[in-house]
Order: sequence, then structure tokens, then C-alpha cells
Amino acid sequence: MRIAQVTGFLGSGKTSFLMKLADELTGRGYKVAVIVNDVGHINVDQKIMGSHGLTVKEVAGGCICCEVQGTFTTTITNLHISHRPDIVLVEPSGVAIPWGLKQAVADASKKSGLDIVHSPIVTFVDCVALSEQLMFVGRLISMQIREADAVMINKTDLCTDDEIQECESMIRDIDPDASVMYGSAATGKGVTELADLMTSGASSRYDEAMEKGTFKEQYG
Ligand SMILES: Nc1nc2c(ncn2[C@@H]2O[C@H](COP(=O)(O)OP(=O)(O)O)[C@@H](O)[C@H]2O)c(=O)[nH]1
Ligand SMILES: [Mg+2]
Repeated sequence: MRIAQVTGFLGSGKTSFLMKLADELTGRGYKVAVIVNDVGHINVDQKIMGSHGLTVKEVAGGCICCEVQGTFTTTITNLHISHRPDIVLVEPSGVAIPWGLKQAVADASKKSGLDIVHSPIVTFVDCVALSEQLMFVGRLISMQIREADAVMINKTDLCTDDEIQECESMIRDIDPDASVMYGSAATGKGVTELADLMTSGASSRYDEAMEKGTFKEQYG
């Protein structure tokens, strides 16, 4: 079972994009589950199914959605028992940083005994709002960008090529080696590329000792 996580500031388009991604992956024959913090924000025909302590909603195309109930490990384990998804897409809260997400998956993997492949962690950036956001939550967004395996510049449909370039250079100022992708949840741009990345690549592995060292070094 694969676990693919996205992060990024509130409003950057994670939920919208994940729904497109779920459709794409379902179309490719994967059994997809989505875990979000707030299922209420997902606007689809839904059939509610209770199983193994999970409230699961079936959304268009057979993909299922649920919220984290109890610990992340419990949710993942119950999801595996009840639905056997091939891939679980996870949208944690907007303030989550990749380091914490990697830790959560490493932990779930160890405690559940499940064979989990951790897909690259993708940080979503709002092309329109990044410069303003960097002024008031710069530290958080910088961490999200620096620790991500890839950065998705979303909402490109609302920006000119120059504005997209500008956004990318702000990202490169934070992390010169960032692996940048361009997308739009509105037009579907970047959905195929993200699906490819999340079904083939693996996240750099979480190593507690190493991560703690890096974390301390970078953030004190
Ligand atoms: N034009 C445009 N709007 C988008 C795009 N992605 C998300 N939105 C809108 O931005 C708002 C926040 O999106 P949401 O997916 O809830 O962001 P989240 O907080 O990161 O999950 C919603 O009103 C979306 O419709 C995009 O690529 N283009
Ligand atoms: Mg959301």
C-alpha cells in the first residue's frame, strides 16, 4: 500500500487537486482512498459507510474519503482492513511540515506491520498568494518547501508566465534544488505528472537520527 501526502498553506488548492488526482488514479485502475482533515469541504455525491471504526464516504468514481479518527496509525490500519486501497492520498492540516508527515508514516509503518511505500511528499504553493504569505508565515512555508520532495506551483491558470516565473524564483531562493511542478486544479494541468510521481517515486526515507540532526541544524 502506498501513502502519498501533500502539504501546503491553507487555500493553496490541496483538496481540489487531490480530488482530481484521485480521479486520475482511479482511471488508471488504482483503488484510491483519501484522508483529509475536513471531509465537509469535499463537495461530491457521497455514500456513507461505517466499517472498522471509520466513517468512510464514497465519492464519484469509487474513491473513498475519510477523516483521521484516533491516531494516524489506527486510521491507516482500519482503512487497510476495510478497503485494501492501493494508494492512500493524505491531506493533513495546512500547518503540517513534511518532516512530521514522514515521521507519522514511519511510525504507522512500524506499529501496523503493514508494507507501506511512502510516495514523495509534495508541497502546494499558491501562485497568486505566495509573496504575501511569505511575509506573514514565511518560516512555515519555507520549511514546507525545503523539506518537500517536490513543489507544486498551483493556480497557474490565474497567473501570467511572468508571475509563474516570479513564483518559481521565490521558491528557488528558499531551496535552489527544489523539484518544481506546475499545475492547476481548475484546468487539470499537472494532474498527470503528479499521478506519475506519486505512483512511481518514493519519499526520501525518514531516518529519525538524521532528521533530528537536520531539523536542529536548520530550525534550532
Ligand atoms: N482558479 C483556481 N482556483 C483554485 C485552484 N485550486 C484551488 N482553487 C480554489 O482555491 C480555494 C481553496 O482550495 P482548496 O482545495 O480548498 O485548498 P486547500 O485549503 O489547500 O485544501 C477553493 O476556492 C478552490 O476552488 C486552481 O488551480 N485554480
Ligand atoms: Mg483542504
